[in-house]
Amino acid sequence: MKLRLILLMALLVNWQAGAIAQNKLPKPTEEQMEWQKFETIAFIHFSINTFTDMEWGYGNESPELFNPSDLDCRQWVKICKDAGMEGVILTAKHHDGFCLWPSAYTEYSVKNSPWKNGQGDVVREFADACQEYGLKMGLYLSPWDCNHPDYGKPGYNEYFKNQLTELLTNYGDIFEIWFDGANGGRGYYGTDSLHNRSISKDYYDWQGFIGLVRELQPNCIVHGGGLPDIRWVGNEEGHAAKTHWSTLRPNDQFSKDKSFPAQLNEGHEDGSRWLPSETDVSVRPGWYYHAAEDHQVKSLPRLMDIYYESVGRNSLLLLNLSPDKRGLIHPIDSLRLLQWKRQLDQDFKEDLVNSKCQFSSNNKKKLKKAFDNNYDSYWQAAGEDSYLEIDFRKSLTLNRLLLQEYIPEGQRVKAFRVDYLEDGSWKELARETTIGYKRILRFLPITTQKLRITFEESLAPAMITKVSAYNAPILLAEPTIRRDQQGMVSIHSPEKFGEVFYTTDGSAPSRQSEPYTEPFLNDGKVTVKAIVYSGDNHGEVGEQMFGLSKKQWTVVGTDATKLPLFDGKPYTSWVSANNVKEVVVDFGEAIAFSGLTYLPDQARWSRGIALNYQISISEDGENWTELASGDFSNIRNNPITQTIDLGKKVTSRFLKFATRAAADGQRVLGIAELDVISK
Ligand code: FUL
Repeated sequence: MKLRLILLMALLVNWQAGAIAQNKLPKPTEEQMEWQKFETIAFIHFSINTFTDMEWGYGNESPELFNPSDLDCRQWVKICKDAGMEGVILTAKHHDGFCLWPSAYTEYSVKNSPWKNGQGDVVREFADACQEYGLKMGLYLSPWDCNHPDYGKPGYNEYFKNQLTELLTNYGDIFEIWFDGANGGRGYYGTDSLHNRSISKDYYDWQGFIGLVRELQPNCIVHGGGLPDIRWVGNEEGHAAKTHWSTLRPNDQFSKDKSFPAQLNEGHEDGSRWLPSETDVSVRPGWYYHAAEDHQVKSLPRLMDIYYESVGRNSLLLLNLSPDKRGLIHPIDSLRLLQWKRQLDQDFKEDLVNSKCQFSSNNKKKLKKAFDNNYDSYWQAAGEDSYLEIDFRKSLTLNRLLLQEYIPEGQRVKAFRVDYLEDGSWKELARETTIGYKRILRFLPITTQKLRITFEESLAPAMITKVSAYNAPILLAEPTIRRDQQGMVSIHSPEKFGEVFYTTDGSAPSRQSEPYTEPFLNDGKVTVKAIVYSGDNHGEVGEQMFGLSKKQWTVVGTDATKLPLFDGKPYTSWVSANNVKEVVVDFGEAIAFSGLTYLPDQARWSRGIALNYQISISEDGENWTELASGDFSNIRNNPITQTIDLGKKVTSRFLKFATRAAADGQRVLGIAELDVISK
């Protein structure tokens, strides 16, 4: 009797602790929940930068430059719709301050452009297109404004609120408003000189801005500005961490901690606020259209990775498109996006977890609800190591597993395991951490009749609303081609089962081309193209142009001959000594060139990304002539290859590349790759 009483009490205490834990779990609001279910939405970056070929304008670019010849917002929105997006967010005003709508509060807008004789309104046309295609409409409004004379002074907050009011009242329902956190500093600010304007931490009237949004568009999700509704994923590369909590600890939100982006990338298991992440990434290297990047539109495999590493990791994907100077999305981008949608449809074509399967569990209560394709009905785990087992009733092959938690009751699962039956015994397939709204696992194909998912650890009993499995077609990615300082060319294919063929004469590679087996020497100017085949299927062509031989190149002051800045590897970097912030290259002989390319360290948490540059040349390494200097825009968030055009051909033996400032105040210059343009 006594024992029973103790047991009962223990159960009660346990039950109560569970109930308390559940009550304490942060939960999404209805708006956050609706937003999360969009899964993929689009970004459109289009503005004066499109016409100046810049990423960040300085606020003095003439409105006369804004003159798209064929602007058609319907084309943008239709492409987004066809690609399965639920909403689209347009940059109504970027950091340069130029407004895509005829704001009554500034002259710096479409109303002073030649487009439609100043009578046009891009935001209106965009709103109409969203309405026509049934997509949600979102707007981006940059708080940083390099054009406005009051920026950095007291009057600006009022100006910003006036603009916000215009956008929130004149264009219908807005599902998301995007306040960018970037405050780069340099601009004209209504003056004749390019100068820095910094703001204090509490400069913006966030409370006022967000109050306006709540008042004028109560269902609108706010990005940025003190993280009211959602959070940035911590990078612009398109990936959330595998362990990914939709919760965050408020005290850390404005932390200056260097690991802050990494924390945003994972979230906090013990976070007390529901702040789901949004993964913003561009289909191109930059956010705006640059003709020079037409060949760098992300490949289909890369876009697939982005989907799996955002939506498939409990984040929402915000994928950017960049209309060109005509005001249209370039065919390369639209085709790629539609290819991506087709591939996604293929990957998730047939759910192998269906009515033909038999389900079992240690908790049979409401078991079917994990498999009924209704998000609002769920199965609940009972105790630790609760499991769901699927018997396909015949042996079949699969390479994807999709799981969903019922998050209106909070994110719960901390650790889970997946096993499958092979030759009569259970084998471990995966050991993972969080699930959240959606988690998709990719693995090499397995053939099995039974699958078991065990929920090993949870903050409160796991609530599972969906389990699906698929056999996605193998996607043949294009190979990556690299050349080291000695001129050895290597070709890497991510596809384990494929055969690689290549050419070096500029022709398209095929099965008849040279098969690639090992690195080969080609030290001259050459274009290498490669393709991977699996049976009759093949992937896209990978292509790389190589310039002058770098065999003789050295960095003055070092005697190394294999230097990371010439090794062709974007993830290995050369870093200057502390406080030096420059590199002097000796080409070994005088060479002719008309520009150079600088690739900053591509590692996620990199060192010494140069924010600006000074380029000098010398015949003897002692007497220097400065050729060029300037800023690299948006390099901190988007550290892609930077091209410096010298505007003329020069000949020299020594080159000095220096920076005055590196990202995060580091006192070094870091270089993943440095090359000259020798055409
Ligand atoms: C960044 C901005 O600085 C970029 O230009 C772009 O708008 C991106 C979405 O956010 O922080």
